Amino acid sequence: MESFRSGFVGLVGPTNSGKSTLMNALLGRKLSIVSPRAQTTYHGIRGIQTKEREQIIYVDTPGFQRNPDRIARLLNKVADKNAKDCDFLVWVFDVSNPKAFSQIMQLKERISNKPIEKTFCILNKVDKVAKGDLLPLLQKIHELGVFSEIIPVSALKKDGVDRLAKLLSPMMPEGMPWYSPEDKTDRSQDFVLSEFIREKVYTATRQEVPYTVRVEMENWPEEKQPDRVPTYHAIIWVDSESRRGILIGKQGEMLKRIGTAARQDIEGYLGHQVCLKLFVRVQPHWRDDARALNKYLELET
Ligand SMILES: Nc1nc2c(ncn2[C@@H]2O[C@H](COP(=O)(O)OP(=O)(O)OP(=O)(O)O)[C@@H](O)[C@H]2O)c(=O)[nH]1
Ligand SMILES: [Mg+2]
Repeated sequence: MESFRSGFVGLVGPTNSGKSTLMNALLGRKLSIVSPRAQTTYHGIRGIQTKEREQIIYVDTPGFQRNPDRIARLLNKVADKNAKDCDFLVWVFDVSNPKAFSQIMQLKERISNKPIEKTFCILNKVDKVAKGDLLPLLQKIHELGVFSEIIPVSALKKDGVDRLAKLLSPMMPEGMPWYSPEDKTDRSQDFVLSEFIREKVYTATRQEVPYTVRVEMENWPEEKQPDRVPTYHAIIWVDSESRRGILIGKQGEMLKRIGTAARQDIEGYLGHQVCLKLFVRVQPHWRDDARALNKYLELET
């Protein structure tokens, strides 16, 4: 009998390099949230792809940050924790960032923790750079000898993503699938829905507002009525009244914009229409409470 392959592939790298975009491109659907800001992903999230003779579990992680503040230090921990048990690591760098090579050097020790044959280097966002600029960088990275493949891709335009998937397949260990074929993620539906809402807060608001937000789905006992569009309630927690005001906006227009955009993603994910109700509540200083933060980031205290 032909063998089955199954393994965990960790997507790791500096913040904003496109790890979550790449995970969604590999899966062919939106699961992990994406934004132009640093520090978008807060939690490890697994995207499961099952084929006839293979199951790959992609593990998205928070990005590493240089000179981390308190929260970034915790996010670095979350990334390490999620990468630790992966069979294979895909390091993702943004080639349009002039610091890409120094980021690789900075992370070299972490990269070398895995044997070279279990480590790829993805040079993402190639759509933003001239081909000629890529070659010297490729050469320099090659000379480091810490990656078994260096693969230029554009996760956004889905260039090179199929090639990456093809190169990953034979790298997976032989073994039974870890999840049943209908499983798409390890996360609950509530988690995914709350993240879609958080993404819209990130893209709709500015400065520090996104970083002070936590989203929770509310369990609202509601009689299931087969011909009714299901309603989901979510609470957006912020840490001050003024930020609550910003999120609601003039005559509620900001919250409405966030709600409409989130609803569209949720409908795409669930495959049916939904009604989404958002509430903004204040919980002062929740991010200064070490226990609350550790609990939110699923880190042991
Ligand atoms: N031009 C271009 N932009 C990209 C590409 N991949 C990702 N981006 C953009 O880069 C930004 C960051 O993408 P994310 O996928 O959120 O990055 P991340 O590495 O998951 O970031 P963190 O979760 O904060 O660590 C977003 O604005 C993406 O649209 C790409 O191939 N080309
Ligand atoms: Mg991310």
